[in-house]
Amino acid sequence: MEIVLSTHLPAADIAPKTLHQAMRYAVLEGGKRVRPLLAFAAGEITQAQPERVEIAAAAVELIHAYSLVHDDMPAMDNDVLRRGKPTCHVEFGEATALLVGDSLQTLAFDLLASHTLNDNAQQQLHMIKILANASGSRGMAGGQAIDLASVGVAISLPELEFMHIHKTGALIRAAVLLGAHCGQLDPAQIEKLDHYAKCVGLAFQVVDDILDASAPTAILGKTAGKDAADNKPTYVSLMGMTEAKSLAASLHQDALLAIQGFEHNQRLREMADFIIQRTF
Ligand code: GRG
Repeated sequence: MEIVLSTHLPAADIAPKTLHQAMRYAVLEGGKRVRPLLAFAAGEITQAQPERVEIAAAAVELIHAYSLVHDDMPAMDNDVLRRGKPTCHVEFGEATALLVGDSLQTLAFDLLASHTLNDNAQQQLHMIKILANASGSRGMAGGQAIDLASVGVAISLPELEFMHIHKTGALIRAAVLLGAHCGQLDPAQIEKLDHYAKCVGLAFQVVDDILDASAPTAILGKTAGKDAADNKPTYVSLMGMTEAKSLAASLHQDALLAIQGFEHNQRLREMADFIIQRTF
């Protein structure tokens, strides 16, 4: 995946050099690559060609990287560390960080439009729409808007869930769907994959809240305990640690149930396990 991302990012010695260096800085050398791994795992279900899935996976990861760059900026979360190194705006300045996010986002759609991902052109257009919807105001950006508006506000559990389904879940869902759409689709399969994706997407966030609440010091560049310190509602603050852990476990079970009838589902099962058991 690193080679794919590196190949499709603009070279650092091509003008505008600082912007291109900053784009590479924001994407390469770091990150768990959960979304690309999910795309590959879903592609195995539909027997997709790996060279096609890797483009879809890269596009999703570029959107993810852009979201982190903008999320870290002073107007949003104001973080100074990301993936164990200074955040993009700390390293390159705020104006460049804004442009990095903009450029990564457009590069993602350029990739989807420039490569054959499916022999059915209609299906490929639908993939572009999946990523657009997942990223925009009805997906991740919308979830982020709700998140920003909820700081210091008492929100209910359904409201918290609504926010995370959009902010984190939408892109995770897009990763699974895009990976699957690179292959031969069966609508019943897609429905089950979609359910799997919704469960792991939400579980990812519940586990993130559990890790954030459990770790007293900075881990791997993420400022642990920051959400609580920022007075942001989390699953742990709303439900308590024990309930949050059982919610994560039940989402894990639901995810596994959704894909249990599929052949070639081992990687999707492993990803669900990783998302629940991860410690970083
Ligand atoms: C700025 C439009 C816009 C959106 C930002 C996803 C997001 C929306 C912000 C991230 C805020 C955050 C830290 C949320 C917690 C869950 C999460 C998405 C963590 C980061 O994803 P990982 O753990 O990161 O997959 P790596 O570095 O491993 O890629």
